[in-house]
Amino acid sequence: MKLPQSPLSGRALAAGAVAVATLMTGGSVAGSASASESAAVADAPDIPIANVKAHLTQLQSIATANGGNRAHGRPGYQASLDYIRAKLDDAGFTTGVQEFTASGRTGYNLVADWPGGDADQIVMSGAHLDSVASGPGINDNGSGSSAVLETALAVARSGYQPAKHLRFAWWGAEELGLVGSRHYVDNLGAADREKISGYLNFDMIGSPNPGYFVYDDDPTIEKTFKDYFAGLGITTEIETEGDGRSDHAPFKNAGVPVGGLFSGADYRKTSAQAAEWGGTVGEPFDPCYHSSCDTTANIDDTALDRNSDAVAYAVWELSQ
Ligand code: DTR
Ligand code: CA
Ligand code: ZN
Ligand code: ZN
Repeated sequence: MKLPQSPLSGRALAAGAVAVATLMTGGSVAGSASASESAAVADAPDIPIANVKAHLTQLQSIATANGGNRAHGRPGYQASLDYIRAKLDDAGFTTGVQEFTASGRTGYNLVADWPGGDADQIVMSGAHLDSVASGPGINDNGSGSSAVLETALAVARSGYQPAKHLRFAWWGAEELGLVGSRHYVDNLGAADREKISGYLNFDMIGSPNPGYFVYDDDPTIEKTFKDYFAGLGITTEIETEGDGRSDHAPFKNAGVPVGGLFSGADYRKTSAQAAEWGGTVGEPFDPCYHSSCDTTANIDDTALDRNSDAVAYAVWELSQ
């Protein structure tokens, strides 16, 4: 089990990473979307669902090999972080690990910067990497973690060099109360917080009985996501129960514009929602929420694919 390199403080992590500038090799993005879906996102690449699911398979294997979970303070979390960090290092990202303590155990945030772009305008995307102790957390939140990872890898493959700086993060101990993301924001300092032009959060985006919810916080970010889904002919709903319930909350409380996507947890799908989105009326969006059955079988591929493509669409659109 590889322990993370010496942890950096929030300031050092933020300052040091963006100071690095390297030339990235180009490359083509594997896989392709349907003609209609790729036409809906002129600049952003299609995110291959096969790649996203391959990350989920890895996270499932990690949980299976580590007591059935990837929870804060447990070996499965560390192994999950090591897996993601290795992919990012290989792709040319500047990565760092930030340590914190929660419930008497050491936790870790993983932060990855894509070299280049305006260091005073940072578009940040994140997902919590920890599961609950009772299961592998593949939808909650392997889905968000894998979509953010594959979007970052698509940036590297395409050699994308946007005007704004791109940063990606995987949070620890969200399930204990947004501990990792709050630690990150609290340690940024006001000047570095102001450099974040937007934070995009992805927590549960592959629910098996999916809804298509968009956070109703920053209007520009919300519109970006709604426009993407409108291009697919999908009507979204605003995410109302999410305030304070995921890692966008510390950023929002610090005045950072936030947004994100959510495919639903333990609430039940209404008949109107099923008429719009399909699926099963009266059943939870995710019947395995916080349960041991939140495995790779607990994913709707279409929702995960659409949401992963929406992540890429927003990152490209908001970083021009
Ligand atoms: N708190 C998240 C799941 C969750 C529940 N409601 C929302 C709304 C928006 C984002 C996430 C959630 C968790 O259990 O990790
Ligand atoms: Ca796709
Ligand atoms: Zn959860
Ligand atoms: Zn979650």
